[in-house]
Amino acid sequence: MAAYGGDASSAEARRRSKLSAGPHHRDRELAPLDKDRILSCLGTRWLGRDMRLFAQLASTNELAISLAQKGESGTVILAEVQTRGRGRLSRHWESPSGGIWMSLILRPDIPIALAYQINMAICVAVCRAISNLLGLNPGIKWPNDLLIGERKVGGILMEVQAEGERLEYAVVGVGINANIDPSAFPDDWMATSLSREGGSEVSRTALIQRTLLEIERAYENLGSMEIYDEWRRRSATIGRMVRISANSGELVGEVEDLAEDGALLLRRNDEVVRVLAGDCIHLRGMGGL
Ligand code: BT5
Repeated sequence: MAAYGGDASSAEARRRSKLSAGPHHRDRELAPLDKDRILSCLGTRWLGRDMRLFAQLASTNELAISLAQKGESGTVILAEVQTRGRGRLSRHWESPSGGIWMSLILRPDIPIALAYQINMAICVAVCRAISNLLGLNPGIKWPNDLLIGERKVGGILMEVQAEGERLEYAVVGVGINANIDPSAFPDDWMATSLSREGGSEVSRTALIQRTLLEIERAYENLGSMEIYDEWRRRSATIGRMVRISANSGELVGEVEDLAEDGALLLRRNDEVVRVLAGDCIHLRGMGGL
């Protein structure tokens, strides 16, 4: 919670009281996802051809990791609801019905040092799917948030396993607030949903199909300049004043650029610092901060 500013304990108390206030998901009565419908018009060659859909799971990433450990590849796990959806750094990801909560098992033959290319490609692919299908234009808040305007509409969680220097598998979790009511979430999450932004319910089936197709295409173009350029172009972080919490401590500065290897280039007075991983808070122009 601290990453979203404000006093962590009172923010947490507000979160709990708001989330327990239910019923808060206005699409409760919407049709649940149907695997056969998704598969019937899925344009991918290999991604998601093996698809598992659950009414409820603790976390799609958790299940995907256990399947990846058994050697699966290209499998897609979907859940209507997650009870222990997770974000980065063991944070909680609220996953009511109406959203898209899915995980993919990928096995690119790349060194672990290039794993950032997967995150980059998936962020770009999900943005492409949303803009091509819905005409909305999501931005990417470094490193893994999907925004519409200043508000978070989704997030990516990549969990990787290495064998020596090589990547053994990557499980990539994609969370998209499709048809959910973001006013149920604490204000300091700055959350939104596609239905809120677009003014009407979206077809989750069509969006899953399109997202998987864009991911398969981007994945086959992993490490390309085309992906990097679009990742930069879609960045909501370049040019912003930010506060970064990294292992090495806190840094405040203006984001000059994003490097090809995914690093954030932060200008502080006369020096430019490379930040490879960390949490990023946009400071100016965000909800009055
Ligand atoms: C992320 O983490 O943004 C990655 C989220 C990935 C979720 C997917 S869903 C399918 C798959 N299975 C899983 O178990 N997870 C993945 P992070 O950047 O750490 O953001 C987490 C923070 O976002 C939380 O601390 C809240 O402040 C906020 N948050 C939680 N749920 C949210 C939601 N539904 N919409 C917007 N913000 C949310």
